[in-house]
Amino acid sequence: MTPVFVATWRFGEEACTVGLKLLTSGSSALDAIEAAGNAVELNPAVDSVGYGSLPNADGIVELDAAIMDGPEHRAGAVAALTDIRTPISVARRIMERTPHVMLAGDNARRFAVAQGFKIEELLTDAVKARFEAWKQKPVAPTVAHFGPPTTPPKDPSHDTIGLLALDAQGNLAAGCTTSGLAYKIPGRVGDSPIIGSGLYVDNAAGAASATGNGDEMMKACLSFQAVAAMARGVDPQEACEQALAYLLRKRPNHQGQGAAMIALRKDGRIGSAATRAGFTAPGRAWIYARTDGGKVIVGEGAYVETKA
Ligand code: SD4
Repeated sequence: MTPVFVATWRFGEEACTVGLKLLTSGSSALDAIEAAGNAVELNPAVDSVGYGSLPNADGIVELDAAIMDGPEHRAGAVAALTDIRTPISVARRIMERTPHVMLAGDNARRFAVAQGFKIEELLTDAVKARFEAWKQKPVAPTVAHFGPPTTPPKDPSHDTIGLLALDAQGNLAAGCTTSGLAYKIPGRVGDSPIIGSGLYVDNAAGAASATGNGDEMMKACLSFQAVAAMARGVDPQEACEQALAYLLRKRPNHQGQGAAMIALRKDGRIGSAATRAGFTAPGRAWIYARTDGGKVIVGEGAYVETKA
């Protein structure tokens, strides 16, 4: 089976490159997901994932992450984790070494330390300066691609990395890692670590992940919906569009708040879509990355039209 890797956003290119290399040398989808997630988490140029990401309203970086393994239908997740640069690996450790799915906050940190993860600074000087500027004139928690289409993003601040992999054995895995909404209320947890919302895998059908305004998206369990649709035989593109259309139907007054999805079917076919409103700010579009044979391709995904 030809391996496939799909990731959200332009910086998903790095994740796909790392994932593809591992998958083509025989790694499992699960290992490829973790390594690709770690690459982005440790890259300080990405200001919304792991090290170097934007903090909460107290200036503290709180990370959400999850991982799901197709063959055993296992999942692990971590919420509001501080001081650890690789939260997706903590999520995997929770999955593999505890009977639980999710640990949160200080006790998640305690678990990570007991597992040998290092306490490290998450803020970079660049992000500290942006936080100080935000404190002078605090605005509500924001996501770069949110807001009216005509407003250029002032402080581009958010994009979760969603990761999907299909390995040569035909197994699926998914991951999600993020610092959540920039300048969020301390303790706020988004959709990313919620199984069925930020990500979902059914090894017999497909995998999906979502990014955007988690406070909206988690009301619609987007990833579970997309995978359930694929299990019913729906094409992955259509599965993404149906899940987003459901969200838009349920929350008709919140269409400007941006949600996007990627999906990967068991046979390697992929889909991707975003809600139109909220993703059309100048310089912003719904961009995702995917592999195609031995290449990594970055491009714009489809949009689900919203009716005002
Ligand atoms: C959250 N869904 O915490 C994340 C943010 C995100 O692109 O994905 N932004 O709500």
